Amino acid sequence: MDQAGLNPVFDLPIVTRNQGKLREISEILKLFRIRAFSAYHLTNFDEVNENGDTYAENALLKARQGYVHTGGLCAGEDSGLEVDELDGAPGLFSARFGEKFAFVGDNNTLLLSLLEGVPPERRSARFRAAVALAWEGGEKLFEGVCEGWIRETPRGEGGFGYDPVFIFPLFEKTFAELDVSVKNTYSHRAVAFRSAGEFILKNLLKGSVRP
Ligand code: ITT
Repeated sequence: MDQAGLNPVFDLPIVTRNQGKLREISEILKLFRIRAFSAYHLTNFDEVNENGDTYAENALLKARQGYVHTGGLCAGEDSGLEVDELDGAPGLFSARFGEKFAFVGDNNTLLLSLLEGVPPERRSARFRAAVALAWEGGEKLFEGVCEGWIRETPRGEGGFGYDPVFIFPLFEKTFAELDVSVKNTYSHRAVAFRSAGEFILKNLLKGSVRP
C-alpha cells in the first residue's frame, strides 16, 4: 500500500511498437494504477506476424507472444478503422492500407481519395479495438468500438493514424482536434482497455491467478 492506501502501481507490458497507441494506453490505465510500457523494451523479440482473420485473433497473437517472451502477464491490442462505403476497409489492413494498393503516400491521403465525391451521409465509419491479456494458464479478450464519420480533408495536429480524418460526432471535431483526454474517455481503445484494467484489478492482482 502507498501513503494514500492504494494498491502499488502494477507494470503491464504491451506488445506494441506504435508509440501513439502506447501513449493513449498509458493514460487510460493510469486510472487503475497500472503502468503500461512496450514489451519490446523488456526483451527483444521478432515483430508478431499479424495473420489472424479478426482483430481479436491478432490481439491474442500479440499477447501470447509477449507472454512467451516475458514469462508474465502481457497485453496485445489490434485495432483499425472500418469505413462503410468501402465495405469495411481499411479494417484489418489499417496500418498497411497504402501497401495493399501499392500507394505511395500516407494512408489518410489514400482513404480520402477513395472517398472523393461521397456525400456526408455515406461517410460513416468506426474504430474498433480488441485487447487480449495472456498470463500463465489464462487468456481474456476485451473489445471497444467508437462510431463516427470521415471528413473530406484532414484537420488537427493531435493523435496519430487516421485521427485527423475521423470525426467524433459528440463534439463534431476530429480526434486530432480534440484534447487527448476526450479521446481517452470515448475511444474504442479507452472502452477496451478500461475493461481490461478492471479485469486485472479484480481477477489477476488479488485472486488465485497471479500475473
Ligand atoms: P502494433 O501492431 O505494434 O501494436 P500497429 O500500428 O501495426 O502497431 P495495428 O496492427 O493494430 O497496430 O494497426 C492499427 C492501425 O489502425 C494503426 O496503425 C492506425 O493506422 C489505425 N488506428 C487504430 N487506432 C487508431 C486511432 O485511435 N487513431 C487513429 N488511427 C488508429
